[in-house]
Amino acid sequence: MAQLIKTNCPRDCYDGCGIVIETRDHGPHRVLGDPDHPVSRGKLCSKCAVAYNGVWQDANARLQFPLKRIGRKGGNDFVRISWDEALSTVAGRMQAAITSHGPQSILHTHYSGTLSLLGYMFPNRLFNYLGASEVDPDSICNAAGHVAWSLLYGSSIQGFDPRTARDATCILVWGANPSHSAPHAHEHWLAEAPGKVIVVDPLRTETAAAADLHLQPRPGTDAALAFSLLHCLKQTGRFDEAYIAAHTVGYDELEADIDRATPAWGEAQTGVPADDIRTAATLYGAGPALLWCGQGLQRQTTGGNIMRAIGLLPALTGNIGKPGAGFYYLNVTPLFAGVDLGWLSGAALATREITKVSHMELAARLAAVDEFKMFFSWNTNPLASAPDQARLRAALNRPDLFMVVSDLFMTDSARYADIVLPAASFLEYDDLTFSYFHLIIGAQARISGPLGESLPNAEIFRRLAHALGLREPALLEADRAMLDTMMTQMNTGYDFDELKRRGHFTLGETAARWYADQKFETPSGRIEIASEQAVAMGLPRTPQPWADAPPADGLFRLLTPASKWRMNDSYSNDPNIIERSGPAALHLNPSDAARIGVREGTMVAVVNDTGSLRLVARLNEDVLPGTVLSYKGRWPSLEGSHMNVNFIHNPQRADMGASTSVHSTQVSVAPA
Ligand SMILES: Nc1nc2c(c(=O)[nH]1)N[C@H]1C(S)=C(S)[C@@H](COP(=O)(O)OP(=O)(O)OC[C@H]3O[C@@H](n4cnc5c(=O)[nH]c(N)nc54)[C@H](O)[C@@H]3O)O[C@H]1N2
Ligand SMILES: Nc1nc2c(c(=O)[nH]1)N[C@H]1C(S)=C(S)[C@@H](COP(=O)(O)OP(=O)(O)OC[C@H]3O[C@@H](n4cnc5c(=O)[nH]c(N)nc54)[C@H](O)[C@@H]3O)O[C@H]1N2
Ligand SMILES: [Mo]
Repeated sequence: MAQLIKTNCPRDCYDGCGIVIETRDHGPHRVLGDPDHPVSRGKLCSKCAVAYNGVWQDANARLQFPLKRIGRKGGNDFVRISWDEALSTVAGRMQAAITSHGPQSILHTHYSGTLSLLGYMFPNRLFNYLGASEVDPDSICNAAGHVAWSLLYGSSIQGFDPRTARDATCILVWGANPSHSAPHAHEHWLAEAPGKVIVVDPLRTETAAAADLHLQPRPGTDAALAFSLLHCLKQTGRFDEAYIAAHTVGYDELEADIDRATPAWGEAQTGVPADDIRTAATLYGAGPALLWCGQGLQRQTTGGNIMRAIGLLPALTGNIGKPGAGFYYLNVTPLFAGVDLGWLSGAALATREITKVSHMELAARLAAVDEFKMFFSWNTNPLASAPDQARLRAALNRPDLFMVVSDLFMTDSARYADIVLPAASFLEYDDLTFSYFHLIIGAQARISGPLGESLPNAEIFRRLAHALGLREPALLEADRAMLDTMMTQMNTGYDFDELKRRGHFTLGETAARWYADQKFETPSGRIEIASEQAVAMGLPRTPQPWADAPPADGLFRLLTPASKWRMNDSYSNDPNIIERSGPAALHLNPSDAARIGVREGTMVAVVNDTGSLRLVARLNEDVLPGTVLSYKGRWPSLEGSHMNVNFIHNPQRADMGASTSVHSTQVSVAPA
């Protein structure tokens, strides 16, 4: 008899859906949307529906046993070994590296394979305890924005509560594409919001097409656009003088910049028609208004400045701390629920200052023979997701670099590993999940045991600590004990088993009204328009009205954002997804295509100083002229070229957070 069990999706996604599993004694379980969950409302997004019912339960595709590489690095020759052999080998290599070169010669990288709390955080305890070096995860995603909004507001991880949309007359979605990256927020939350929706994106995304107003700036010109909007807001009396005086510092220092940023100037800088700038200011200025800044937005060489400039909109119009008003980048919901994330990841276990390495310098640092002796990659697939791929591959070929990978699948990164440790999927162990948009915490329920000999992340690292002879209790703590502690920290009044029955809970009965007290965790306690901290970091005191110049003749700006069919680089090995998403493509505006002699379906060479790639041309009116688009997330090993778009992704840093500037990449395009 099929049973129905509630669980929740732990992917790195704004939505954080509720799931119902129809269990099967034989063959794959059916994975469906939870009808009682406010986000999923009975339906999963297309990619998860396909992959969870496909490759994620496919015993032939999943890694079932620990493996030892017997062929060349990057090949596919591995033999099955026991967990004992795998862990004693890894532990022996770790000890040897520590003895000969110190714990900092072990470099680990991890990110967003699963965001479930134990799976995502617990393994860090061991690396912290050892004093191993860490690749800064956010440097591949959103670090510039975090630094920028920390300077401005004192926090980037507490935004508006989406429930307050019912009180907003306007929602400004800037550089996020919910139609791909938050499909349920696109379909329900935005569609049902009573206010006008404005989208700012160089692409006419589905969300942009459905909006009341779409502003289509050239990439990297958003700070200028923000200043021009501010100019209009000031001119039409929409600045909140009393709010500015009481809760901000440094306004005087950029007033002249705002006065200069007329709509005509804004149009010249950004390509957005002056009238549209005026209309957007009128809609936003009516207030109360919400501002959602996407993570794609700040992946620019000046991405930090862009976030700081856009962040001025709520600050100068007083759109903070009242219903229907606010700003949002990320909500670290478990923190608000009371979970001690420092305890969970063992921050205090660190015996030395942890060396942090940006993804932007990963390939170069790994290539140096004297710094790192071991590279441990878990919950991430850098050979698909990181920049400068040719160099990264070459670095991972270093004969003296011992590599360990833990994943569900034989990814490109796993192919370079000396030892591969098979991880269990979210259907196979208990944990807690969350949405980083909605204030919802979910229970991840074990539906059936781990496939083959795979193990949950936490169990892998407990066993590794044991193999290292470590007896520190924090490294050996059982999942259930940690789940119980987190339930107590969250003060729900019931235990984890009860949460599993309920499926999820939402923080508070009504929309949280954050910043109602207008207190900000900046040095001054106010919103810091002018920032001494910024100066100390070598940055301008105030946000600047900058705009990137259009690419030089013959060059295009390449955007590589979230695809509808892939979850970062996950799901790329699902046969159905491969079929539905078609071959790797370069989308370009028909006017550009005609100019360079490219037709629909022809192969094009996409080239820059970092590398070159062949892609199938797709003519697409939704792409701004001068800009080309190719979605992220393919596995190089599954492409005929053995490359994905990150082979032409320059590791140039953004202005803040040593973070990615992937959307600043420039390329030339020509028929191949
Ligand atoms: N060109 C370009 N590149 C980009 C981006 C871009 O916009 N453009 N975006 C960047 C961004 S925002 C991010 S966050 C990164 C993400 O990059 P990654 O972290 O590499 O991507 P994911 O697909 O989230 O996860 C990687 C792996 O985790 C594995 N995994 C899933 N669950 C588990 C588990 O429970 N245990 C273990 N051990 N493994 C598991 C999956 O099978 C998958 O292979 O990519 C970045 N790369
Ligand atoms: N389906 C799916 N969902 C995902 C992911 C996925 O890979 N697939 N990845 C997850 C992860 S790790 C993350 S970080 C989030 C990211 O999700 P989002 O925050 O939505 O970010 P992106 O999809 O990277 O980019 C969003 C938009 O930014 C636009 N953009 C690029 N450059 C500029 C610019 O200069 N100005 C402006 N205004 N816009 C610009 C792009 O055209 C794109 O439409 O999504 C998560 N959800
Ligand atoms: Mo991300």
